[in-house]
Amino acid sequence: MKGQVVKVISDEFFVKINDEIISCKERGKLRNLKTLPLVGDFVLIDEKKRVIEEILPRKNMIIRPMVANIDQAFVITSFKYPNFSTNLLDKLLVQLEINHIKPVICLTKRDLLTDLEYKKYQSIITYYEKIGYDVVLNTDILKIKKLLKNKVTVFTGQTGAGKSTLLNNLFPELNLKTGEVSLALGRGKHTTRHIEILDIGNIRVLDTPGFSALSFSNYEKKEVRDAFLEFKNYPCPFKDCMHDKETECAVKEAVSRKEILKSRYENYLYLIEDTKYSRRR
Ligand SMILES: Nc1nc2c(ncn2[C@@H]2O[C@H](COP(=O)(O)OP(=O)(O)OP(=O)(O)O)[C@@H](O)[C@H]2O)c(=O)[nH]1
Ligand SMILES: [Mg+2]
Ligand SMILES: [Zn+2]
Repeated sequence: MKGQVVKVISDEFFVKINDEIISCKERGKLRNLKTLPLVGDFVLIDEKKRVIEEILPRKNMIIRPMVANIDQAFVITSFKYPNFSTNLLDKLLVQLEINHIKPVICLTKRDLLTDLEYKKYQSIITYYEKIGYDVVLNTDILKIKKLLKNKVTVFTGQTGAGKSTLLNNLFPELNLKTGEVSLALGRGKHTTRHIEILDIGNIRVLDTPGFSALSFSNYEKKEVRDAFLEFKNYPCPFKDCMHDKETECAVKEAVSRKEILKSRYENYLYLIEDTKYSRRR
């Protein structure tokens, strides 16, 4: 029987078949496989033995959070508690771009900013919109519902950013547990403990446990470069320019003209220098 993994708790896999959820222990043949089933995976199961027999080919997967077969990701980013960081935002966007998953930037806790403080973020928000991203506030409920319609959407972001709170505001029937933010640490307390696919009519969302620090697997430097979408608007004299040490570089010129956001470029340099990213061919 074919089904989809909708939740994993330690070694128990919850597989949805039609409208029924069957709990499976992944054993059997899969034991010898390196890949474990992920939430979102389509699998073949032996209903009697309650064992997953096969993972069907994935459309895509990401590692933070570990999920498969998704259409888009809401990158939940708070202005405060935890504090806004373009570095983290760009890291998440890069990961999603590399895996061909459409990001939507969703900003939370606008109410904790004064109008003056919010104004300072306006140019950053406009910039991300200009380079092609949808940017929404977590209070834009109708807009968000429209974006979620007929899609499988993973909610990702730091612990305490407000993923579960937003899901509850969108769909009160979910009644998800939400947590305090530790004022001392300025971050959340890892309230959501497991990844789960939640179905609300034609909308499928995945609530996930937030992270406090973010590391990635290896990416090629060129993959990272190409994930900075706006760089493509600036053709450089060197066809394969890394926009780094090269003397003539249209991207660097655009940064100095303030056409490319300085933080984007700095985060880019940071990411390609990061050893985790610098796997060489
Ligand atoms: N002021 C304010 N507080 C918010 C907002 N959104 C969420 N919060 C608060 O932030 C805290 C953390 O929210 P959660 O929804 O639990 O955060 P989470 O992203 O699900 O966190 P994890 O499950 O740990 O990953 C809660 O106390 C929420 O009430 C917002 O827009 N404004
Ligand atoms: Mg949560
Ligand atoms: Zn260049």
